Amino acid sequence: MLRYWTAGESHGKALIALVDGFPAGVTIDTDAIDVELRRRQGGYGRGGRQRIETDKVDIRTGIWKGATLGSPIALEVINRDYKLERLDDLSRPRPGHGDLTGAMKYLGSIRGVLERASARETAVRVAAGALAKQLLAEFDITVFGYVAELGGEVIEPVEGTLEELRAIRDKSEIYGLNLDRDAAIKELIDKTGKEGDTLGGVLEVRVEGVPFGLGTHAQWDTKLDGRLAQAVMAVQAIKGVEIGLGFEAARRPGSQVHDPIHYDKSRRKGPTLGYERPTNNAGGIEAGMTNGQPIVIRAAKKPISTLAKPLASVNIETKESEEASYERSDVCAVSAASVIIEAVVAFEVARALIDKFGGDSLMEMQARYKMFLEMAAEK
Ligand code: EPS
Repeated sequence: MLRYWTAGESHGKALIALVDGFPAGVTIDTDAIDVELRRRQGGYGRGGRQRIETDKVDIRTGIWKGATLGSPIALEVINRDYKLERLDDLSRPRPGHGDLTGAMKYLGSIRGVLERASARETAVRVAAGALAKQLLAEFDITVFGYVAELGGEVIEPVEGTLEELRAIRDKSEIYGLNLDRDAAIKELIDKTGKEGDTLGGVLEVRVEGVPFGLGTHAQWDTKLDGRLAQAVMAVQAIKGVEIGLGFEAARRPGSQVHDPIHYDKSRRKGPTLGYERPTNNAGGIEAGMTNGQPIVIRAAKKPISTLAKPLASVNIETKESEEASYERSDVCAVSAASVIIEAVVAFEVARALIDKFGGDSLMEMQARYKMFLEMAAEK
C-alpha cells in the first residue's frame, strides 16, 4: 500500500515526507520535483517568506542510481528561514487558524501549534505528489491543477488541448486558464492586501488517462471518491470538495446528471475500453471506481486566516478582548493551493493504481496493467 507521512515545523530545520510502498524501478527526475516546489512557492499575492526560501528536494533514501528500490523514500526540504528556537509565543489567537483550538487541546502554546498547522508543511506534500506523478506518467496518466475561481471571480477556462492549457497556466501569474483575466484579478489581490484582508478561491484538478477500475465499490475506505475527498479536505484551509457536478447534481433531475453510455469499438484497447460518455458529470468516478473518463475534482479554499487588519480575539493570558496577533503572511495563496491539490490528488490516484496492479515493481505493474486492458477489451 502506498502511503506517506510528513514531519516538520514551519520555522524548524526541515520538512520531511516519508513515502512508503512506492514500487521499484521508477526512474526519478529530481529536477521535475523541484519544478513543482517552485510552482508552489509562486502565484500572485504570496508573502515575504517565499523570497527567503528556494525550496529544493533532497531524496535521502530509497533511490539507487536514479531509480527507486521499493524501499521507503525520505524526502527532505530544508527551511532557510529556520528560527524556531528564537521565536516567541503568541497570546492573541487568530480566528480561523489552529491557534486557539490547538493551544487548548494540547494545554500548550499557540506557537507549538501554529508551527505545524502552517501550510508551509505542504512543501513536502507537493514533493510526495510529484514523485507519484512520475509513476503515473509511466501509465500515461496526467494530473493537471489550476485556479477556477479567486476571490469570488470565476476564471472561465479557454478551449485548448492539455498542452495548450498547461502553457497558459504556466504563463498565468494566478495559475488560471484565461490570461485575459490575470490583470483584473491581480488588481483585486492588490486592493485586498491594501485593506489588510485576504482572499480564497476554488481549485480544479483533472486527471486524464485513468483506466477503468481504480478504487472499489466494496468498502467505504477504499472507494476512490472518498479517498480523494479525504486527501483534499486534509489540505490546510480547504473547506469543501466536489467531484464532477458535485453539489449541482443535487439540484437537477437524474436525466440531466447521469452520463449516457456509448460504445466505440475502435477505442476498446485504450483506458476507456471503448465505453465513451458524451458528458462527464460523474467526474470520472461511479460507485467509488474510475470509469475511464477524466477524474474532475474541485476544492474550496478559504482565505488565509492571518489578517494584517486583525479580527477581534481574546488575550488567552488575561482573557481581555484584543485584536488577533499578526505575523508576516500572504494575501492570497490560492495559486499555490492549486499545486498542492494537484499533488495530493496525484498521490491518491497512484495509490489506487498500485492497489489494482500491484506495487513491487514498475515492470510487473505495467505487465498487469496491459493484461487487464486486454482482458477487459475482450469482455
Ligand atoms: C507558507 C509559509 C508561511 C506562510 C504561509 C505558507 O511562511 P511564514 O509564516 O514564515 O510567513 O507564508 O503559512 C500560512 C498560510 C499559515 O497559515 O501558516 C508556505 O511556505 O506555503
